[in-house]
Amino acid sequence: MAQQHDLTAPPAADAADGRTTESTAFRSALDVIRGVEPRVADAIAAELTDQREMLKLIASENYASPAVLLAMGNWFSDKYAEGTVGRRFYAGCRNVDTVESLAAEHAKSVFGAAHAYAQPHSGIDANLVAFWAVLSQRVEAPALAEAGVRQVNDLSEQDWAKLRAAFGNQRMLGMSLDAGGHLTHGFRPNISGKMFDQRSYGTDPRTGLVDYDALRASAREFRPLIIVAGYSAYPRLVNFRIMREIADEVGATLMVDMAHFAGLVAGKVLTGDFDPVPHANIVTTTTHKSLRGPRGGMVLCDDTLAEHVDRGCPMVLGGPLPHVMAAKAVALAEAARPEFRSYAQAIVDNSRALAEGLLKRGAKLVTGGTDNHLVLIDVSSYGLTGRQAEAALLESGIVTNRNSVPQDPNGAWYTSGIRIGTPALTTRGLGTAEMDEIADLIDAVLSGTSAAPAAKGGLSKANYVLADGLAERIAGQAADLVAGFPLYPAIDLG
Ligand code: DSN
Repeated sequence: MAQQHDLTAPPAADAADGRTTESTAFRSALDVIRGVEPRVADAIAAELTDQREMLKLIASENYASPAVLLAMGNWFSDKYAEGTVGRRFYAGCRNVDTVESLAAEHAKSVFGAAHAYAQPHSGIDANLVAFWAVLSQRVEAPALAEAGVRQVNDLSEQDWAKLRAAFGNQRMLGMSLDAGGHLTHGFRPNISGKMFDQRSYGTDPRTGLVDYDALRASAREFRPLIIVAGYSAYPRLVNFRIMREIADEVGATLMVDMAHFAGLVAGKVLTGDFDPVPHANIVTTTTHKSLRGPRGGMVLCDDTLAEHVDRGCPMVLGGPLPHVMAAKAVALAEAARPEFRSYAQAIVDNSRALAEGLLKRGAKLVTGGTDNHLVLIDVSSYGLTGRQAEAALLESGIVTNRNSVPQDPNGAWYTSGIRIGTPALTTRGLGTAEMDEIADLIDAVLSGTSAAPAAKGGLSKANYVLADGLAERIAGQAADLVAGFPLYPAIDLG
């Protein structure tokens, strides 16, 4: 039976009808779905066409392998399994136990973690589990010990009121959204900004880099319970050894959200001070970004936090998704393979090549370049907002997303930045030469776009004008470029 673990591998026909195993699997699945609701089958097939034709530069997206995709589409979806492995609130969970254990064991081995929890459904869920695990360890457990009881249900009404007040009075220090942090790191509209007394740290306005001295000074003054490191739009590396030193100095728990760069950690591109796992008390991640697994989340932690993390369900999560945990186990088995390391290194090589290509064409990049999987273009130098640039690029067949830049004058909706990332195109097999071509396409679109006049005078922040014929020309070039790197070459739905 053919096994396709490398998406760039050429298809191998292996059945009497000349079809690959992957083609047969996906065609059969669509036939079954088509028998019930053909429009869903058509939408699934159409999505494959779109993904194949897109020049996908969204830094948080990727292409999971056929094995990962297939592990999700089955009867594991039908099973309730609240609790943890071997301690469920439902009977009949032995097979769920198997896949959850496999996901956790692979995660521990790939990341060198003491404990892994594979149940979070998403990154925000993983972060909620982490926050409540730390609150459970640092606030609830001492309160229970002081009251001489085992669990919150045993607290007197008076002690329970004290504990609830204590939960709502904890401080968290996280990277600000416009410096590249994530909304779950204390942004006010998110629950994290409401459940904690929150303060942000940013980047040095001169360099765009994390200012550890300012962060240390802020931590000394603020004395947070939790310091959150990690980012979704910061194009450089974070020194987690220094972050841990600061956390230890002020008595904080260090939490790292590595959702964006988990693939670079798994692929041993980020090591030493830049590997969060040996330095952080608790690490959260999604599994679908650079890690290239199914859409979901995960928590890694040291032994002292394990029992608190394992209460994630039912503390803040609903029943786990066993079909997704099965796919996490498959993806992590793939991440343990030697070829995953070359994929991870190629992500960074491609990102650097893309940055260099843009810089040599005159683009302005936040921090002047990149050390990871993403590049943040400050499109104000093209006279555009992020929203205009995103729309003009999309019209030209290039899929990106707008993003704030540090101290962004256009706020989080219009923004002044475009975030681009290389994991997906790297999976597809594009290399540094293609990155230079892509830089050329992006620069051509941004240079050929201008802000449209606003209805009430001045310039619009949303509307734009593309030079005649530019979008069609670039879209054609982008389509030609990706056509040379077939996506899922072993899958033929025709
Ligand atoms: N939405 C993800 C991203 O694009 O970075 C993070 O949640």
